[in-house]
Amino acid sequence: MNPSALLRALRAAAFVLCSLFHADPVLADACSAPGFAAALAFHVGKNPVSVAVGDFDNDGKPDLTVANSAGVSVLLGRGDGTFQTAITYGAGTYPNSVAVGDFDGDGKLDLAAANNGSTTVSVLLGRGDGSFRAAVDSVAGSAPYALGVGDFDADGKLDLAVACSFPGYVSVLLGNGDGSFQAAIRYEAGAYPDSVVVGDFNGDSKPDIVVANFNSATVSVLLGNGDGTFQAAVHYGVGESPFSVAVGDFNGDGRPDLAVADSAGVSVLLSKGDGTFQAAVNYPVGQARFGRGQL
Ligand SMILES: [Ca+2]
Ligand SMILES: [Ca+2]
Ligand SMILES: [Ca+2]
Ligand SMILES: [Ca+2]
Repeated sequence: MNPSALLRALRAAAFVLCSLFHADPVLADACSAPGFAAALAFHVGKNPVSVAVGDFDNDGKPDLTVANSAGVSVLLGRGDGTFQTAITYGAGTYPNSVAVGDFDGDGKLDLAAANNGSTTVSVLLGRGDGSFRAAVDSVAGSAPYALGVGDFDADGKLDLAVACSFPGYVSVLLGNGDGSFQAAIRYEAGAYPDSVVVGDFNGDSKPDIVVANFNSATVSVLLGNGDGTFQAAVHYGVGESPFSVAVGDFNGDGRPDLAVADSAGVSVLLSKGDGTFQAAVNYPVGQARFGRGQL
């Protein structure tokens, strides 16, 4: 497993654990405590690298989908923290990130995967009973690594923002509303973008895109024009080797800020509310430090 894949796996495991614990108020503080209850393991394909949550069979119990080297695995939840045996669906080569959305507007959750070993994203339309149709692939660009979901042109049909990791750009694929997409439009980012979030960072109700760039120690902010196009990326320095970016309002001013996991810890960029951000402040976390080539 390459270092990036391992980091993805670690993040995925932590996310799953937090999701499970936070479903139980008795254990809600477990993720901030130094110890965990014994882990429950559920088999999926090899090299699991990304996980997302949705209720795929509409029974009110959250289910999991996991991207791995065999494709996209789906684990239906029993509602008690355990899951049924995974069913794995084929996707492109080495799907590295999976996201959930209703891409054909039928009210049933679908899956989208970024195929790092291909040039594509795969969409698997859900039947609403926990099963999925065969993947349909759309070209995104070079080495898709991560993806985010939003309606970038406000037509009610979900679109995708795909971090294409080599040499580094964001592909925007506008949805046709049936699980297919228009031809990808590319926007320059930093080097090796490996994480994507979608949010509204300038308060105009038009979704914007942020990517973390592993090889350039930056995040790139692309403000949306609301018609499916985006302004040129603005880059902000963070710690070395950023590999995950998340959104939250960390100072309670109602403006979404950014938190970036990198080799120095966590870099926090507070929003100015106009789509720009203050300089990153880095907070070291623990002693473990990861970076390309260190593992
Ligand atoms: Ca379910
Ligand atoms: Ca659907
Ligand atoms: Ca759309
Ligand atoms: Ca916006």
